[in-house]
Amino acid sequence: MEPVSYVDVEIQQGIYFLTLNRIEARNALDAKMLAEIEGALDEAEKNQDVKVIVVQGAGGKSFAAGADIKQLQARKPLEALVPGMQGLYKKIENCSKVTIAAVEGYALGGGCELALACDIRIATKNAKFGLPELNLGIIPGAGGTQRLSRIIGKGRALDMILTGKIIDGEEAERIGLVSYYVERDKLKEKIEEVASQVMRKGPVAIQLAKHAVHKGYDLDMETALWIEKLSQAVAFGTEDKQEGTTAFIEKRQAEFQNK
Ligand code: CO8
Repeated sequence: MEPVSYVDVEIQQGIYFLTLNRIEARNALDAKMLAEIEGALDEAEKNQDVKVIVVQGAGGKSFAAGADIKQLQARKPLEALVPGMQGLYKKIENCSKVTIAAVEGYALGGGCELALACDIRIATKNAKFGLPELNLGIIPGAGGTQRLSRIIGKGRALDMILTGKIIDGEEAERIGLVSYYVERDKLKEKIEEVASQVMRKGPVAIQLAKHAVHKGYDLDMETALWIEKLSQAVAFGTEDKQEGTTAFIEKRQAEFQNK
């Protein structure tokens, strides 16, 4: 019998909710779930009505408890060289839509790395972030060694990776691992608030800004500033720029057309 789907999707007013649903294994990311995440991402990418993708975990106790350790155990060295989870997370980072990780419960290992690949992170009080891979004799291999240090700084990242310590949502906000920390019953409200702020912006400008930050971050300042300049030149040629500036002058809300 074909196993049930591990990913639920739902579109609500421009927001694509991608929910990891393998509650019995704390939403651990096995090959099937990773393939389903990729399929959902491709679908969201193609859908013009989707402006924001929210990644979340079903059940409230776990966002994702990392790669499936039972599958990991059978992996051989060369299997770590395929794009795999790292490739999928790069695809999430490169996605044309804005991505938000809404973290309740455990975001460990590959689960934490999934949240790190999203543009914006929101955590609840019961969120628990950690990169415990060293306990298993492996390293964070889905972008964690690089993205965590870029987001919270090298010292704090090394501390989290080398000790495998787990921090809660409040601590995650204090050190800048997440942008927002909310009570569990306020999560949906916060997601909608952040998503609607994003969705009010010009879609072309959103993409240009997102990619200028992601791509520019790893470049020398001179080249990164040139990317910014070129992106701005593109923005200057859009109808959205005319609409945005005209709306300000006319004291009304802009109505962007993605042009
Ligand atoms: N993989 C597989 N199964 C898991 C995982 C996991 N990561 N996490 C939990 N489960 C399963 C358990 O085996 C258990 O199954 P069963 O009921 O059949 O025994 C069920 O989920 C419930 O788990 P617990 O009883 O442990 O639940 P608790 O609520 O007591 O604890 C925890 C929850 C704290 C999340 C605990 O399950 C745990 O520590 N899980 C492992 C966390 C971890 O180490 N994650 C890192 C995994 S490695 C990784 O992510 C590498 C990413 C990079 C890979 C790159 C490859 C190239």
